[in-house]
Amino acid sequence: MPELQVPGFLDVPEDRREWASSRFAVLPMPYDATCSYGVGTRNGPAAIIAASHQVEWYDEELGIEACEAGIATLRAPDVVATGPVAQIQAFEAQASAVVAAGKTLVGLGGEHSVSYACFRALRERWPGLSVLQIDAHLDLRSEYHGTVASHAAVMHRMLADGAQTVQVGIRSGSMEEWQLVAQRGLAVFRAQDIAPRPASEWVPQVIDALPPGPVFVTVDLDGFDPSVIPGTGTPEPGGLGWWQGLALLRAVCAARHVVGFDVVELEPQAGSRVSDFAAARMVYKLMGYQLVGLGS
Ligand SMILES: [Mn+2]
Repeated sequence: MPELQVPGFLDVPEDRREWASSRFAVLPMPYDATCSYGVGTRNGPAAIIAASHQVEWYDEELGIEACEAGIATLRAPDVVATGPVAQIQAFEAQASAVVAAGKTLVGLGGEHSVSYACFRALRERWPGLSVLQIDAHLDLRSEYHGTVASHAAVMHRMLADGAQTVQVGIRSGSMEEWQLVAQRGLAVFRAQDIAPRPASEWVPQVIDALPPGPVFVTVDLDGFDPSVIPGTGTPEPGGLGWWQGLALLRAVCAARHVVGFDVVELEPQAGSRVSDFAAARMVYKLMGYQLVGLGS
C-alpha cells in the first residue's frame, strides 16, 4: 500500500480516504525542473490540495457528493536529483501502483512533463488508450533544452508511443510542431476557432475525434484563459472559459471511459488564491463527472 498523506485532497474523514475502499487516488507530482519561463509549478500539487479544503463537497450540478466514493491522497514523493527522465520514471512507478489497485488515477502537477508518467502507467493497463489534452501549447517538440522529458515535448512522447491524441484550446506552437500536425493529420482544436462558438457545437466534434476506447484526460491549466486561471508557468491570452472547459470535461466523461486524468502547470501566485481554487474545483468536478459518466 502506498504511503498516504493526511490531510489530503478535500480533507475527507477517515472512512472516505482509506486506500482499500477509495475509488480515486490522487498522486501529487511536485516537479518543475525543465520549465522554460516561470518556475514554481513544483508548488502546484500542495496548493491544489490546500485549496481543495475549501471546496464544497456537494456538487450542485450533479446532485452528489463525489467524495463518498473515496479519495485517497498519496504522499508527495521525494524529487530525485538524477534528471528529468529518472524523475518521470519515479512518478510512473507510483502511478502504476494506483492503476494496479484498480483506482482512478488523478495526477496533480507540476510541469506538464509529469503527465507522461500517468500516460505510461495507464497505457500499460489499457493499450488502446487515447489522450484528450486541454492546453494552450501543442507540446509536440521532439525535445526541448536537450531532453525528451521536457514539458514542451510531452505530447510528442505519447504520439511516439502510438497513442491517438486530441488537442483542445491550442494557440501556440513552433513551425515544426504545426508541420507535424499537418503531416500526421492530428486532431487539433485551436482556441481561436472554438472560443467564439457555443460549446454545444464544438464539444461533440471533439468527442467524435476521440477513438471509442479508454481515454486519459490531461489538463494543462494554461489551456484556460488567464482571466480564469492566471497562475500558470506560461500564460497565453485567449483561452477557454470556465464553463466551456467544464462542458468538454463532462462530455468526455459521459461519452468515453475516462480511466485517469491529471491537472498540471499550476503556478501558485503570491497573494491570490484564484488559480489554486479553480484548479482544485476542476479536479473535483472531474471526479464527479467521471463518477456519473456512462462511458465504457
Ligand atoms: Mn501549456
